[in-house]
Amino acid sequence: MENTLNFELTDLQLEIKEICRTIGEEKIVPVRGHYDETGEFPHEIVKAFAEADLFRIFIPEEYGGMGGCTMDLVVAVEELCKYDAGIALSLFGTGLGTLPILLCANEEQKKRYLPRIADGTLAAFALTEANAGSDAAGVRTTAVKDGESYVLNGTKQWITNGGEAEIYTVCAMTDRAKGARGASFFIVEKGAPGFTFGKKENKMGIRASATRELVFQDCRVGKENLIMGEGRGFIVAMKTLDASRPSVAAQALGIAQGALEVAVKYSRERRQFGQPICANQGLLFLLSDMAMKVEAARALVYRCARYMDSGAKDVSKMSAMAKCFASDTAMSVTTDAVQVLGGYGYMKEYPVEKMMRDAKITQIYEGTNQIQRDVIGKALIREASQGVF
Ligand code: COS
Repeated sequence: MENTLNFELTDLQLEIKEICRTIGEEKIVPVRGHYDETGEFPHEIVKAFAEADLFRIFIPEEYGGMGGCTMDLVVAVEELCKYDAGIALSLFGTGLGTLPILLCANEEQKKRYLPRIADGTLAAFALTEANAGSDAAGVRTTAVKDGESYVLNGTKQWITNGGEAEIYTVCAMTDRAKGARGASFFIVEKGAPGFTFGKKENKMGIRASATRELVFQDCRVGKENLIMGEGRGFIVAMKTLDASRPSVAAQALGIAQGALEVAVKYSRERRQFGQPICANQGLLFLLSDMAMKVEAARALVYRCARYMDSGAKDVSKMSAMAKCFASDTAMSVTTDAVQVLGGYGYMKEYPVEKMMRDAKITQIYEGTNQIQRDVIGKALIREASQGVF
């Protein structure tokens, strides 16, 4: 199904979209049910992403990438998530894990890690812990300086690409007494002594994505792997989340678009009372509402991505708005898509029940939508106090 507007995508973005469509239709659709059922990690599709140069999208050219443009990544993520939001997460979960390096690392760290990621090495972002979710400053993992290295102890929870990634950006407390100002970020590689993997989660949706515990037991990391300096970890985390939320927004947008397409197609084919069900105004109006929400979400997500690409610094509010609106849209549109398909929608032979399960996480991770509204609200009040409006 074509959009009525192409939203002024560049030639490169149209090309990225086409590559992702081909991978989606040819490689993802035939196996997505299997990965959803088994929760296995889709290694061969990740290989296809790498062969199609998709890991280069979020890396600047000087480090072997294609430019590092947010809008390019948004286009790729949206298109892939039309087919499977869990499989696609291996790609932009790597984007999330890479952001602390991209945004805050020194030149030597960038040269050491970014070219590997551009070639398709998976990365992961490790902030969350059992008691540090929305309260990101509640991290208990510690990093104690010992000579030329830091010794990490603690457990990270629900880490996307956990166990599959080679490169991890990890938040640990170098001074717990200082709260948010005592957090620091480290780059830790798989295989580092004292770094192992714990429980693999059994999830409601995005089941093809690996979500796993990271366990650090006297894990020694060279001081050259500290990002930005001691005590700067909370800033690294916040900058990272500001920059990555448009990807979650794009994921939600892709899920919603995918569900809308299935619902519209089905409504033309399914006949009841001697006519296609789309001939019933009640159902047509439902489809119209779904389509309006998807287009409105797309407009906001693209606007946000372009705003970020303009070099704007005050991206928190826009990024939170895009993530929040697109994920609420995905939940609502996928639920309505199941309704359009009725009993068939509830069955696993159609993909909409899976899309509904996949949509739910977009309202929760990378900051719940309550946190997003908190960020948006506080920014609004700050702007008003500064006389912005
Ligand atoms: N960019 C840069 N710096 C930021 C920032 C941002 N977007 N937001 C806050 N900061 C800075 C503040 O300026 C402050 O710095 P100083 O200590 O130097 O003054 C510091 O960070 C603490 O800020 P604040 O007091 O606002 O932090 P809060 O504890 O109130 O937390 C929220 C703010 C709730 C927004 C934050 O904890 C958050 O985003 N939580 C959700 C985390 C999340 O998304 N978890 C999901 C798992 S990660 S996939």
